[in-house]
This record gives sequence, structure tokens and C-alpha cells, in this order.
Amino acid sequence: MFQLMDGFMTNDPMSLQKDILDHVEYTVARSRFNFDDFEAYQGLSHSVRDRLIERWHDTHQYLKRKDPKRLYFLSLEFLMGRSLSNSVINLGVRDQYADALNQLGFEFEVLAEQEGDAALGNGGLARLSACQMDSLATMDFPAWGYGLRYQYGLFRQVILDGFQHEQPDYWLNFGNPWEIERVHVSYPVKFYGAVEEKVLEGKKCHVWVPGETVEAVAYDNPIPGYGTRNTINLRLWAAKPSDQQDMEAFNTGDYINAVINRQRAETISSLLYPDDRSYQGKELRLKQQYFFVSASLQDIIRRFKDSHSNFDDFPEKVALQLNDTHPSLAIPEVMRVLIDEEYLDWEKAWGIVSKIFSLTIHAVNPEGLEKVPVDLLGSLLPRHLQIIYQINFLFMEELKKHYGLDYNRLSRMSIVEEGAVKNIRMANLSLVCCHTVDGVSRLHLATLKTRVFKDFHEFWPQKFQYKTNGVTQRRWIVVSNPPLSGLISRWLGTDAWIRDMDLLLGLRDHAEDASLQEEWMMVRKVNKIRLSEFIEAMIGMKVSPDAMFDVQIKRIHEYKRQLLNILGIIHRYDCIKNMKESDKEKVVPRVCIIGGKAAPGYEIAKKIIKLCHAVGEKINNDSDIGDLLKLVFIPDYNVSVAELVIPGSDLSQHISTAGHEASGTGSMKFLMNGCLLLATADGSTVEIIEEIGNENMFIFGANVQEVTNLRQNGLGVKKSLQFARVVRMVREGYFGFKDYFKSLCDTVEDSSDFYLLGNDFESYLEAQAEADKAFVDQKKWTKMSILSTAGSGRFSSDRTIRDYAQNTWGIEPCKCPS
Ligand code: 26Q
Repeated sequence: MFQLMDGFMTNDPMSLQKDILDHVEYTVARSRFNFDDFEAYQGLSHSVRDRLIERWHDTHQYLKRKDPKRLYFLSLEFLMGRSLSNSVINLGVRDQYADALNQLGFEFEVLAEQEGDAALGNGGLARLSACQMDSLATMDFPAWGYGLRYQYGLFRQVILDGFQHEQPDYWLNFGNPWEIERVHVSYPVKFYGAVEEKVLEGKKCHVWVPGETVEAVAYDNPIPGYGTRNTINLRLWAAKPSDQQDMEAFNTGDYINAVINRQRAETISSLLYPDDRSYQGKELRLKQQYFFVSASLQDIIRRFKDSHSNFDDFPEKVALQLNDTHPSLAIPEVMRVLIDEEYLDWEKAWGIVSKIFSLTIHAVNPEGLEKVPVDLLGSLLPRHLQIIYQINFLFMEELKKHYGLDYNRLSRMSIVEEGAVKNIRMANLSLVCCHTVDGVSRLHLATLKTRVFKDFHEFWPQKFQYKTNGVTQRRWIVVSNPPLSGLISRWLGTDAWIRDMDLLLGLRDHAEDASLQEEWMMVRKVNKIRLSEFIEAMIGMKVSPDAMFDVQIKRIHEYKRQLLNILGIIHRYDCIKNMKESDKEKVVPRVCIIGGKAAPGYEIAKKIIKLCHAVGEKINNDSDIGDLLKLVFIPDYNVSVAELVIPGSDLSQHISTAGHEASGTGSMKFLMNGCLLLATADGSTVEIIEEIGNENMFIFGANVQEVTNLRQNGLGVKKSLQFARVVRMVREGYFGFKDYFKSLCDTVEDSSDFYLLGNDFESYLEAQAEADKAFVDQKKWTKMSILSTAGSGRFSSDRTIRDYAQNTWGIEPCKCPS
């Protein structure tokens, strides 16, 4: 009776046990006396889900009553990873569940391993969205995430003979307990057709008569905050055939074809595009973008109209955040709805639109900016093209008033790119319409201002800001590194750092304390042993946890320079090989670990993966080398793999050519876990240096200014003999596959070494030698490691989100009473 009144579920081990067993029996439909680990995981997840739903309802009811300004975070990608551990930790019921399971004869960790990753995203941008959702919930912000529920997530990477192969990730195969299907929350989304002009009550109106309609059905994913009752919603849309669409076909009697055609609708949300520029201008990608934007906005506007009758209030109640330009069709879509469906005039609609949108850019290169062929846009979304043209016309008029007839500038800034193929520049559209444009690190903003969006910055300097990225310490310390988490709380005398990362600074006072150092080394060792066991299980290789674990895990890209890493490893191998036996004692044993996926169409990136395997094959089987050097490629790198690898790493590499990594967030995860960084001064590492000091990192390579100068003066100014030697070894077939690696070697030849591997090689080797030296002195290393964690507070996504809330979105916390 009591439970019914306050609505809160009880979390004592007895109730939890009953709950899990009930779900095993009634939800999973297995006997409560006989079920396996996976079925136990399912029962457990459903029990956790019930608790999520309860809080989620309370949060929504409370927010409905309070009606604060809400943030709507629009992103085509969310890389959530697993949900179970994160949920029980944020709900504060981890230990209770562990006890309950123990009594049933199960272990929490073992069941947690049953869960697959939700990989609805490619890399940095997508994982950042996930971290930001966690921070929004934890800090009680009234926010919603919107995205697409892809049936196939990011491809799985399978390595055969050292080559990458891609396999589909049909992640919903075994059901997904973390989502709630909302069959009644669905909206029609229109495509194709034509625009008719009509006169209604003396006013000219546009009526879009669509050629195709697809239904968007909502799937809700509750996101619990840590240490709060607030649980927000990530609403993902799935495409389903629309009944409206088919009526005509059925009426004409073509039953068979009408049914077959219905299947086509579902392809819209079928797959996540891998991050690959060659996919630009593809119709399905554009359809996905509009589909999710249209459904989200119908939902947002419906919610607004539930309690408001005047669109003048819209900007006080709604902030729309565009995660890169991918959702930028939201801009013409809001204009269309306000004008064509709500009958506002252009000026009034524009007044609203220009107050509600903000944009974060995650790219560095102008080539990385999205373009859509005018013909494609015009056929898929004819009314939107008209609106974009009108926005551009008015924008050009404004520019002319300011600059006169400076045609070069006008054509650079125009939303429409003229040429053999006319394109719509999505970035320019967004820059014109958003009140704020954010970069993801200080250096990135500087690049945007001076290079990529120079003209726009000159015209609207006040629009440009930056918010240095951050990651959530809940997932990246508490969930993934429980031993370190416990150690930190014991030494700080509180676990308040889990909601306030700046408190980690308190560790600085103890960095030289012998007993903290000892405990710290112990925790690191435990994590390294766990990682060695994982490596053995994955690829059957034994590695010694006493060696230095040197890690580079991220998407494979030329600018990220995994090739520099491999060439460095070849150099190390070559040195050891040519060493006197007596000198070998001085060598610091290393296990070099590389992991990451190459976009399916990115040939050079795929060759880098193959090279890594070819070099590994040679080194790992060379009896002259033994345990002094090992090279491991971890296949199918994903969020869960990162959670295991990061806590077990000694050294991590973030070695992009300066000026190419907008931010980089992997570095932050390693930093928090006390792993030392070997890095170039690029993106976020510049700011990490400011927090922990040069002396606690290994920094090398040309800085942004030097990169610019080198490129202006022609490449290949400073090439070392060592570099030439290692490239020659690859070129001449020392690792086999001579012909296959030729084009890869060509990318770093003197005249074509765009990413400056040759230039940076010497200082890279020096930084590596410094790392070796530091590692020999374990006391010094441990102190550096403690100072890394202690100085990582600024890189919490809580800080980033607070900054966005105050300075970009204008939203305030709204805490649901507990
Ligand atoms: C574009 C067109 C068609 C298909 C896919 C795409 C596409 C998809 C994903 C283009 C880009 C992305 C992802 C970009 C990304 O992850 N950028 C990274 O964002 C991080 C978070 O801000 C930064 O830390 C990284 O530096 C940046 O590379």
C-alpha cells in the first residue's frame, strides 16, 4: 500500500530478486528455476528499466507542470554503448543489484558482459552526444535528445589475414530492453511531389503536395541522471510504411505491389552511414536527415502548442541545437511550418527562427562540410528549396548593403554554390540562421575564424564561440574503472567528484604520498592484468602486464597518423634487432596496442590496418625480440572495448598533424584514468597541457603555425634518415605485400607528405624516448599519472554543458523532487 502511494519502487535485495525472477518468468518467458546468463541479463535489464520508467514519468510530469524552456538536441548519431552498468550506477542501485544476483547465483559483471553495444554513431561526434546526454540529465536540465533508430548500427570490423572486412551490425536481433516503443507517437513525413500556389483569404499560400509519405514512430530511451531523480528522454525515430501513402495503390487494385512497396519505407531508418565523405549527396542520406528533422519538429511543436497559443513565445520555450550541419534541414523546415501551416508571414517566422537555433561544428576542413546538389534537394523537398533560395536572396541583399558588389565575397558566402553541379552549402545555411556557432576547442575556434569561416566571422564576429568538449566521468571513470573510482573517493574523503570533477584537484596534494602511489600502482596493475586477459581471449596472444602498454585507439584516418605510430614501432624493432645482447637489458618492454575502424571506402586507411598486422606478424614472431616489443591490433574497436582498454593503458597517443583534430575526446578519457599522453599540440591537447603542464606529458611535433609554414614553403624540408629507412623497409617488402603497400608509402614521400609524418618523425622518436625514460622511474611515472587524473576536472562534459546552458541555450536546471 505504501509503495502504491509514493510510487517509488523499493530497492532492497529481496524485492530486486523477486523483480528479476518475475521478469525472467513473465517478460522473457523462461522458467524461474532454469535460465542462463543471457536470460538473467534480460530479466535484470527489465527490472532496471522499470525503475528508469518510473523516474522518467515523474520527470516528465514535473516538467510539464513547470514548463521551463527546453533544449532539443538534434543529432544524427548517438554512440551510447551499453546501458546496464551505467543505469544502475546512475540510479544508485549497483550494489543492491549485485547482492540480489549473488543470492540467485549470478555475478553482476558477468551478466553485464552479455549486453551488446548500441553503436548508432561513428566516432567522436556520436560519443560526445552520449556524454552530453548524461550530463544534461545529471545536472537536471530540461532537455530532449532526438535522433534516428537505425536498424543497423556502425559496421562490425572483422579481420581476415590482416585485412578489414565489414559486417552488418543487426543490433536489435535479441531485443532491446532499453527502449520503449511508442506506437501511438507517430507522425507522417512527406517527400517529393510539387508545390502549388493558392490564394487563401486574399493571401498567397504555398501548398506542398507530396509524392510519398512515410510514418515516423517514436522509440524512447530513458537517460538517468546520476544522484538525481531526473531522467530525460532520447527519442529515436523509426520509419514505417504510412497508411495514407498506400490508400491509392490499394484502391487501384494493385494489392501485391502495394504491399511490396510498403517495405521500402523502412529503408529510411535502416542503416547508419559510415563517416565517409564520398557519401555526400546521396539521396538516402538526405532522406534520413529530413525524416528525423521533420518528425522531431512535429513532436516539439505539438508539445509547445499543448500549452501555448502564440508563436511569439516559441523562443522563450524552445532551444534547438544542431549537432554539426547534419540536422540543418530543421531550419527551412521550421520556416515552412510557421509560414505554410501556421500562416505566419515571412518576417515573423524569420524573427523566430533566428532566435532558436545554435550549431556546433565538429569538422576542421572545408572539404568536410556538407553539400547537397540542388537538383536532389529540389526533387526530394521542393518547398524547402524555395525557402532556402529566399533565405539566400535576403542574405545576399544584406551583404550587398554591407560590402557593395564584392562578387567574390558574395559567391564565397552564398548558400548556393554555383558550378557544373549547383550545390546547397549546409554550413552556410546554418551560419546564416543560427544565433551561435560553437567550435569544440579553443584552437578549433581559431581555425574556424581564420580559415574555414573567415568571411562569416568578419561579418558576424559575435556569433562565434567555443566550448571545449568534455566527457562524462560517470561512464569513463565510475563505470569503466571501479578500482580507481574507489581509490579516488577514499583519498578525497568523498565521492562528490562524481558530480563535481573539479574536486579531483584535491589529489594534487597527495601526488608524492608513498602510500597513495602504492595503491595507485596496484589499481593500474589490476587493470593491466584485465586488459592482458582480454587480449589473450581476443587474439590468443600473451602479453606481459609488466611492459609499458602504449595505446592508440580511434577511427583510422591519415590525419590521425596511425601510420606514424607504426613507422615508429618499425624503428624500435629495427633498433632492438641491431642491438648488442648486453644492451637489450636497458630496453623498456612495450606492448603497442592499436585499434580502430576504417570507413569501408577509405582505401589508404584500410592499408594502414593491413600494415599494422603485417608488422605485428614479423615482430611478434621474432625470437630476437621476445617480450621487448609486441604489436597488438584489437579488432572491432567500440565503446565497450574502450572502457576496458583505457583503464589498462600506461601511455596513449594523440598524434594528429597539428590543426586537423577539431578536439579529440579520447585523450580526456585516458587523462582521467591516469594514463600519460604522448601528443601533438592539437585540438584539446593544447588545453590539457595548460591544465597539467608540459612536464607531465610527452609533447612533440610541428605546431599549427609551423604546419602552415611548412606547407607554404613546400613539404619535406626536414626529413630524417631514420624516417627514410623505415619507409624503405615497408616499400621494399620487408613485411611482405610490397605492391599493396606501395600507394601507402607514396603518401609519405617527400613531395606528397601532406600530413608531415617525415617532418615530425624525429621529434616523435624523442618523445617516445622520454616516455621510456620516465617509465623506468616508476615513482616519477606514478606521480605524473596522479597529476593527470588530478588535472582532468576541466574535461568533464558537465562543465561543457553548463557553459552551453548559460551562454548558448539559455536554459536552467529544473529538478524533479525526490
Ligand atoms: C557526412 C556525410 C555523409 C555521411 C556521414 C557523414 C559524417 C558522419 C560523421 C561526417 C562526420 C562525422 C563525424 C565527425 C566527428 O566525429 N568529428 C569529431 O568530433 C569530435 C567531437 O567534437 C571531435 O573531438 C573530433 O576532433 C572530430 O573529428
